Amino acid sequence: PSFIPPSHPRYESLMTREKLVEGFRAGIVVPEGLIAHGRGEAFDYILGETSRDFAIEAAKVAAAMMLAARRPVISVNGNAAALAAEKLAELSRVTGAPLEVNLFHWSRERADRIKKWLERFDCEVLAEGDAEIEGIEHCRRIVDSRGILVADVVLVALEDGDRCEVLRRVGKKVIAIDLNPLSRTAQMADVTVVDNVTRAIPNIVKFAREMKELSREELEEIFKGYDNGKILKRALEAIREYLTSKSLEASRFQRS
Ligand code: PTJ
Repeated sequence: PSFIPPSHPRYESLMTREKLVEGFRAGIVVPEGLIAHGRGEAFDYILGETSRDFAIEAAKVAAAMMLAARRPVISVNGNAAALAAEKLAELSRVTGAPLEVNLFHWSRERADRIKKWLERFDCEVLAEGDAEIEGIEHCRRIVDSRGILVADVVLVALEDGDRCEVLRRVGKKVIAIDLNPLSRTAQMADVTVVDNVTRAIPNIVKFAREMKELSREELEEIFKGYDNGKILKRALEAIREYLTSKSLEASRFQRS
């Protein structure tokens, strides 16, 4: 692995890349996952690389929904496993939602490798791939009959669009973590946490711990009036404001 000095101004971001590269070398992340991360990084950059207020609000709603669910499941792909395995396992323990390996680029070997990778952190991982979701043609249709197939709430990170739509069509609530507020997943989900999975999962864990003792009624109160469209609008406005302030800085720099 490359040596990255902690004093480097982009230390966090570079270390995150290293985790993906490590996951790639271990056969967890596919090459396409490295490309997908680059897109995520670009959005993270123009969101200020921090959990914004709209992401924190959505994370709280996500935690409440998972705690109130009868059969919540956390869907994990290669990138999410490489970036946040330990925190995903913690979220699983706090909410009682099993992790399920669900892949766009599926193979039996890869699904088993990711299962083992996650199990190092003391959690239940489903990866049977013994059922299918109708209406999806690509490999994300392959699910576990004890997990996504029968779940009422599914948390998905770094998705690729149409599965989210199908999951909603078959009556499931979808919580998405996606740095791109314009993506189809972000737009189709019931709750979108526009944040890096490396920050979003710890935020959801924190809220889940805080709300663990609340009754179902109290939890429902938290997500009752939630409007995902407003959250996405705020994310887009945040990007616009960030770019406006940066363009003003640039024009000042030009004059001096
Ligand atoms: O492991 P597999 O086989 O399931 O494949 C996973 C990838 C990521 C290759 C697959 O799901 C894919 O192609 O995804 P997309 O269509 O590129 O979508 C990924 C979305 O996640 C994009 O909207 C990115 O902006 C976003 N994203 C990338 N990195 C992060 C992210 N969102 C949150 N945190 C990130 N670190």
